[in-house]
Amino acid sequence: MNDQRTGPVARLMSGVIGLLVTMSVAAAAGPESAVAAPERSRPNIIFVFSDDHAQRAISAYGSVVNRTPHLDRLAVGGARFVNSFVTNSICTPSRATLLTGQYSHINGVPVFNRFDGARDHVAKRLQTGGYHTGMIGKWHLGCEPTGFDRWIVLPGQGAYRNPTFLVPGRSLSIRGHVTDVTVDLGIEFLETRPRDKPFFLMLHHKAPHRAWEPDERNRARFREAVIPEPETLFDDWRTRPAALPENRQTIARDLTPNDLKQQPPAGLGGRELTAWKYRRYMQDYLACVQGVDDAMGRLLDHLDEKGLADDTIVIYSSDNGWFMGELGLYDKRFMYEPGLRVPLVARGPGIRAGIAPEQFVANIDLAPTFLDLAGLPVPDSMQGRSLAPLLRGEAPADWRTSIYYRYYHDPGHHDTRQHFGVRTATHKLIRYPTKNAWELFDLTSDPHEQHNLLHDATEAARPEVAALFAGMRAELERLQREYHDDGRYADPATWPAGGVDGGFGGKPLGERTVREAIAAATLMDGPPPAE
Ligand SMILES: [Ca+2]
Repeated sequence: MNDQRTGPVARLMSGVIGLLVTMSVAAAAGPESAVAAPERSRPNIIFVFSDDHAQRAISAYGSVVNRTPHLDRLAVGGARFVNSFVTNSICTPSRATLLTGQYSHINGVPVFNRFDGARDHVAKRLQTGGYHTGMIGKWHLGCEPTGFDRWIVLPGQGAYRNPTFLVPGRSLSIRGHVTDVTVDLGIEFLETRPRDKPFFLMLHHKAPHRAWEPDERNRARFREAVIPEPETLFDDWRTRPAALPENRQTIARDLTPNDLKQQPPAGLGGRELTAWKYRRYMQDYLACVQGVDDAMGRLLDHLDEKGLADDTIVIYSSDNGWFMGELGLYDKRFMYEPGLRVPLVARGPGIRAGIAPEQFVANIDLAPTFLDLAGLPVPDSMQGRSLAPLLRGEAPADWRTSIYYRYYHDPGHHDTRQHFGVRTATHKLIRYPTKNAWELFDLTSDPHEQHNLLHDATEAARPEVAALFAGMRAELERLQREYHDDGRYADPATWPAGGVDGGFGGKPLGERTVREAIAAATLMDGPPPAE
């Protein structure tokens, strides 16, 4: 982890020297340039986040179910991370990891419990490091945002239509579909930002989260769509009895009338009914994804129109993986590939165009990356590593070759049993502690994870399988030591208190325009705006 320190520090030092040179030149030119010039060397950063967007639902990642021309613009003009993972595949823990660069057991958010806003995190460091910071959209951390000059966030999960937002000390609503409103707010943030600082904007969509309520134009676009089925839609889970049979995130059994929004045709049953449910759910899911892609198009067009594209890094990811029928599932949580993988694409100054880094990266790396790109040091407390060298097209020799994962929320939604595990380039080992069960997969010969090598006792006893199992267990234990995971939240009685849904008790301002909403998003000590 040594070059985590030397990279940013070396760049910071060269930045300081450059800044001194710039300042001495600028001082001769007059006081105005002396203020404005140094900041030009630091890029603006926009991080666009969505909720539950599968990597396989982006055409740049080879989607066979949709096209995403605007997300593809980031991939074509920048970097597409092929092996991008999350460390705990649900919403609130992922958001805490995004801010802190830490695993759940370190940042104190293993499940849907409140984040402690007094903790050190990346937005605070960017703010004190000279950035104008903004947080817009889905927050879902329970506490009031800290470290942001302006914030306007959805309460809890938020609503798709005419959403309510929370701003400092107040709440308000904005007419429209939440995806359109979110990008409108982002553009207004850019339009009204102070011009003497670089900016850092977190623009977080609610979509495409359940219950998948798309805007009308995209609903119409997918209304009759026939969506290819994944080859494991009717998987029988035969070699994986520990957690799959009792989980409640199946297409066949667990989609509700509220999810499907239509009655199935009379007389449909068995596989035909499951296939109908899959298609119905995917139509709305993909229509919500399309709204997010449209919003990215509007944002990128705005950056082009305003001459900001050359100075602005745009990064896109999602808070967790997502099952689009693989293994018969929807939702996330499981460490199987669809749950573990997330999109990660980035474009902007200093990022090599058209590259597809294959190194293993994870959401613990995002906070260190933002700091490094801003020329700020990465603290030792962050467990991830800056992706800046990979974005430049470099291949550090000591990059990690395995990923550690841990899911806690059990008992919890969907009866998905708690588990942890390790993934390497070729294999995956998953441990279900409450079931005293293991699953081991060869990802090269079995990419859909249908053949647990430890299920059949005869196969498990084969010397090569036993050796593989021992090696993967050793790697798992090594990662637990490296990341200081002592299993502290394995017992639900130890989960930290505090929920993440609902508001912060602000004064209601009623319906407001996007412009008024961004004005109200500014932290201030003065009187509230006129009622
Ligand atoms: Ca999510």
